[in-house]
Amino acid sequence: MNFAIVGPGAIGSLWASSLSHAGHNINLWSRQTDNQLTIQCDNHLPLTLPNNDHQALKNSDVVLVTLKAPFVLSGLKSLVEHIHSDAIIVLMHNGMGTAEPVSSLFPNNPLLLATTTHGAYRPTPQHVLHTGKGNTQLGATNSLGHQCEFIVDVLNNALPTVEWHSNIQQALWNKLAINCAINPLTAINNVNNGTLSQQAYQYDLQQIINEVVEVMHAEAIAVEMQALTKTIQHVIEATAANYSSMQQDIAHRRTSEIDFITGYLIARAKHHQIDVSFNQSLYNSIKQIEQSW
Ligand code: KPL
Repeated sequence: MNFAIVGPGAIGSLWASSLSHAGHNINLWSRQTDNQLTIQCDNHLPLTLPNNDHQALKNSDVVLVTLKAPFVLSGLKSLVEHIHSDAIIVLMHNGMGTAEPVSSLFPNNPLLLATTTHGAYRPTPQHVLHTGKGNTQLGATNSLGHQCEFIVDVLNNALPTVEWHSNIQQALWNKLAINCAINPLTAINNVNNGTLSQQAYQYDLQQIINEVVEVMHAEAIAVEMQALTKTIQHVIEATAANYSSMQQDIAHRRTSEIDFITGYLIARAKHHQIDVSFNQSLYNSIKQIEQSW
């Protein structure tokens, strides 16, 4: 199949490499102006792939968007006329809130949402390291998307494991809850994920989780407080040495995903008239840091 990877950062490059090694044609769409880019994943042979090629994009059967949430809408707006209306669009990023505007932008395309736990790190623009094997959950967000379950086999063959979710909102909310708990706290305190297992952070974590659970229930998402607390503790331990994406963004003075993580939670809480003042204060702190630059 013909795949376009829009935003070939660490995760996008991992998918580009995996799909190419599985025999698919890959074209990239990135901020870089070169018409070809090289990607080498782990010790595989380096791949040279077309970049910003309008014709290749137009011929793409699948457009895998691995841009960070704040850049998805602006990135795709500039590509509207170059993406075929039959192309399956897959959004894969941390956070929520891009599906509706993207759906309005591409009303005739099948639209899928994905969340992944693969670890990838790009030490240089050409190199990507697959630092942690994970899984990817995929599901539809419009009726055309519901006809695209077959894509799971294609993706699973390239970078297992990939599972189809008939209710992808559940999987996205589970990931959002983890990100609401870990990302702002690690960014504000400038610590790695493992530091959050210290006693000093337990009160804050519980406040975040209490509010998240209330909003998830209002959204009709199945969640149990104790199970979620356990999952978050497990992720903190399993990724103890890692710095969260938000900690890294804030440390490098890059736009963070706060509007699509805690910001999305706050927007849904407002809709249901739920008080999420603890998460609101974390949101304000991150915004304050960003505005101080
Ligand atoms: O997804 C993550 C992130 O950093 O954005 C977690 C799960 C918190 C791992 O670091």
